[in-house]
Amino acid sequence: MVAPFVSGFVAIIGRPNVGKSTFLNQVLGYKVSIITEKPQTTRDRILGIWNGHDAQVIFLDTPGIHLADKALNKYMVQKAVSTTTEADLIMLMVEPKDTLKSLSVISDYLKKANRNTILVLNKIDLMEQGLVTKKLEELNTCYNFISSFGISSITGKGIDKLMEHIKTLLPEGPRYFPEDMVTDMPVRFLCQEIIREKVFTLTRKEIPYAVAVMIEEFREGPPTFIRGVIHVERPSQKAIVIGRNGRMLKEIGIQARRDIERLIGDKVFLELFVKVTKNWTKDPLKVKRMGYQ
Ligand SMILES: Nc1nc2c(ncn2[C@@H]2O[C@H](COP(=O)(O)OP(=O)(O)OP(=O)(O)O)[C@@H](O)[C@H]2O)c(=O)[nH]1
Ligand SMILES: [Mg+2]
Repeated sequence: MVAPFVSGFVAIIGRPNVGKSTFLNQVLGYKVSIITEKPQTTRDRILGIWNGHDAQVIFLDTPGIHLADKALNKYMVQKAVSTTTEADLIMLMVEPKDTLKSLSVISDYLKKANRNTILVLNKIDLMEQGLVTKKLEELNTCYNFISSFGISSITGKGIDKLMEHIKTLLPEGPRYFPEDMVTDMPVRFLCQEIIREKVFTLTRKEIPYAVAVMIEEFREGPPTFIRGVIHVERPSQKAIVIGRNGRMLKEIGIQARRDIERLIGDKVFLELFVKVTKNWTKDPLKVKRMGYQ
């Protein structure tokens, strides 16, 4: 008998910086979600589609759950939490430094969502083999998980086994998306994210957290013309993002253009501006206007 085709939505949740987006890109073999070494990189729910001959698994990468004070952070946490109730299955991703205490808020959300949930310990490449089982046993008590896995999203270790397991937990169902589709995120959104990734990586301190990127013009080419605006909160931040003699903005542009060209497969003319939108991260209306809605 041929096994039935299965499909479903899998929410990836966890604290910031545990490797949720790295996992998504690794499993898809395609960069859908931006990754940086800084926490709170992902700000929205990012959909990525894994296509197999026997299954379609739709992953929902989410912002890391953290104590949120500003309007932007509240938006991010709310996105992650609401995703838990939209999924067939939840993957709680943790890292070696997670503890029962660091997961207490998230386990409360899991109880409310009340879905099948897998515990996934990421970054096992940083651990001794013996400690992996010990860590999983410790964290397993924070919720009634149906299973637990150790993986490395960088090396790919453990991911095939996890995928096989995920498939056994999904219901029989259709291909929700065409087989050749990896994401439903619009190209403009992906371009904004690439530019934001470069700002996150190239700047320091509070700058990454004060930045939003908006594509104001996108004209197909060749070459494709893209005009992007980098919003910051204060004039002093604008000066830093532009840099001495415009050097910082130029570097952001060079690195972003390279990735965007790879994404769209065309030569790109990228024009970047920096604008001050005073205290936008603290104002729910301004947060919404930046596209976080
Ligand atoms: N050593 C190691 N590092 C990893 C692994 N997975 C991710 N990282 C690193 O962890 C950092 C955070 O990765 P992200 O994928 O951005 O983490 P995230 O959970 O999506 O973070 P937020 O979007 O901020 O919530 C990056 O520097 C990654 O390179 C892993 O398996 N092993
Ligand atoms: Mg992320």
